[in-house]
Parts: sequence; C-alpha cells; structure tokens
Amino acid sequence: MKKKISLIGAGQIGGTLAHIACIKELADVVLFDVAEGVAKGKALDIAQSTSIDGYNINLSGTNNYKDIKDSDVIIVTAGVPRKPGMTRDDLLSTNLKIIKQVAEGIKKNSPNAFVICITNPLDVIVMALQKYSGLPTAKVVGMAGILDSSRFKYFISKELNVPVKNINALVLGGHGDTMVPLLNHTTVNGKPLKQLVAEEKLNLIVEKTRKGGAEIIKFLEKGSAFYAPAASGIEMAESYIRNLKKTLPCAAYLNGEYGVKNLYAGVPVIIGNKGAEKVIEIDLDESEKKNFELSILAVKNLFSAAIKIDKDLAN
Ligand code: A3D
Repeated sequence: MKKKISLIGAGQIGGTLAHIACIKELADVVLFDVAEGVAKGKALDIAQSTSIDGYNINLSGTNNYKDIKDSDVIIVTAGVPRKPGMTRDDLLSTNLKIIKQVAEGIKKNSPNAFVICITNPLDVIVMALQKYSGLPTAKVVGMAGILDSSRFKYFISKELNVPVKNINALVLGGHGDTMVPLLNHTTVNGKPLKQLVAEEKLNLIVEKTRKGGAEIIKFLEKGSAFYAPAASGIEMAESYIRNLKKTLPCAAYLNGEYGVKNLYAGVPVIIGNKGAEKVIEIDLDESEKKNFELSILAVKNLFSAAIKIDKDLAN
C-alpha cells in the first residue's frame, strides 16, 4: 500500500518537502494551504516533473481538510516565518492561533498520523499542537535538532576542512538562542572536537550555529531558511515510514527524561513505525547540563506566555 504524506502549509518549506518526498518516492503527497492556489500550483508543478525523473508519486493541492484523511505522516509548516531582526518567539501569538486550526483539522481527519511540526517557535508550538489535537505524545514531534546539528557540523567542517560526514555532533535543548551544541560529545574522525579547535574558535562556532537561521534571514530579506529545514523534516518522516529506527535529535515530549517533565524539548529520539519510540538519555557534563537547563527554562517561560495567550493550553 502506498503511503500518504500531508503537508499543512505549502509555502517555502512545504513546497520543498513535497519535492524531496517525491524524489525519494516516500509517499503520495497532499499539499494543504489556506492559500489554495499555492497548494494546487506547487502540486501541479512538482507532478509535472515526475515524468522527467520517472517518479511514481501522486501529488495534489487543496484547502479542504477532508483531503488529508488517513495520512501516514503530516508535516506542519503553517504559519508565518521570521523577518530580519525578529526572534522566533516574536511569532508566538500569530502562529499559536494558526496551529489551533491545524490541530483541529488533524484531529478530525487524520488522528492516527505521525505528526511532525516545523512551525516556530518550535518547542512551544509542537506542544500546543499536541495539546490542541489530543494525539498521543509519541505521535507528535518537532523538527529542529537535526537542522541545528547539521548547521553545527557544517561550520565545524568549514573550520577544519573535513567532510561533514566525518563529524559526529548533536545539538539539544530548545530551538532558540539557548540551544545547546554538545561540545564534549562532538568528534571529528573519531577525535574529540576540543582537541582540534581552540576554545575561542569553538565559541564562535557555537554562536554561528545559534544564529544560523538569522544569518540566512538577513541574506534572504524575505522569508527564512527552507532547504535544510525541509531535508531535516523528511529524514524524520522517512525514519517513521520505513521504520528505520534512526536516533535523531527532535523536539520530543519529556516525561522525566533529562529531569524534565511535561514539556517538549530537543533530545535524541528513536523514530520508528510507532513514532517517537524512545528518548535516549546521554550523560551530559556539568557545563552541558547547565546550558541544557537554561534552554529548558527558556522553553518553559515561553510556554507560560502561550498559556496567557490561550488558557486552553493549561489543560
Ligand atoms: P512560508 O513560506 O510563509 O509558508 C507558510 C505557509 O503557511 C504559507 O503558504 C501560508 O499561506 C500557510 N498558512 C498560514 N496560515 C495557515 C493556516 N491556518 N492553515 C494552513 N496554512 C496556513 O513559511 P516557511 O515555509 O518558510 O516557514 C514555515 C514555518 O516554519 C515558519 O513558522 C518558520 O518560522 C518555521 N521554520 C522553522 C524552522 C525550524 O527549524 C523549526 C526552520 C525554518 C522555518
């Protein structure tokens, strides 16, 4: 049986997700957007590339939630992106309202799907999506850690002139300025990163990783990053659909792991055909632990702000 991916939001990331899903022949794709023409136009454009590339994928565009019925995976990018000078947190009230509508559409039409949220501010929006939809926490996750880790690896590879594939690195915590690149768990060709790069340079790489999204927004002037975010979302979708059981850094629901309860934050998670199957706890050293706690505090504070905006979230 062919799988089905529905993409809620057919903007920059949504369109790119559809294209990569098609190239990987991952599933049939439904693009949903309130701007119906955008969803229909992008679906048609990508569909017209399938005969050139020989992909056996059906694509359609819609603004009717009934069309996402029985999706295996739903990836949510509905919302507004940052403009130059904005933080992710500035998007909270606008995107919270949008996510409430999206959650209702998912709950009503495809409650068994594995849902990946990309809309910012990520950790709070994914938590809101889970609460509003009432889907099991294992079936609702957020994409951020794969992207942040990929940016971190890219900057290390440029500094040391080594292929990104030879770098093993993780970024945990919330997807914001307090994200935590794990310096003591990073290796290059098996060697600890700290033995290869001086502390001052390392601090710059951490800062560049944290500001990786903002740097792109400044260049683009309109909109934010979309190629790498889409590639990251697809890696999660593929691990679920093909039951690859990859351990991926994702925003997952924490129920005591890492000493955190009832909150979403970036941690390594096994993604298989049951969804977020297991949170992997790695030993953090003192400084990593301190930074992780700071990051968790930032997520908690923003979630409190979200509750003030919509009291329903408190339940
Ligand atoms: P954009 O190209 O503006 O696409 C968003 C789409 O959402 C637009 O086509 C809108 O029409 C659509 N939309 C708005 N309201 C609704 C609604 N109620 N229902 C359905 N669709 C709606 O943005 P984008 O694709 O560049 O970014 C999408 C989101 O991802 C933004 O919130 C970004 O901040 C976020 N983002 C997250 C990351 C992470 O790593 C977590 C990275 C990059 C962007």
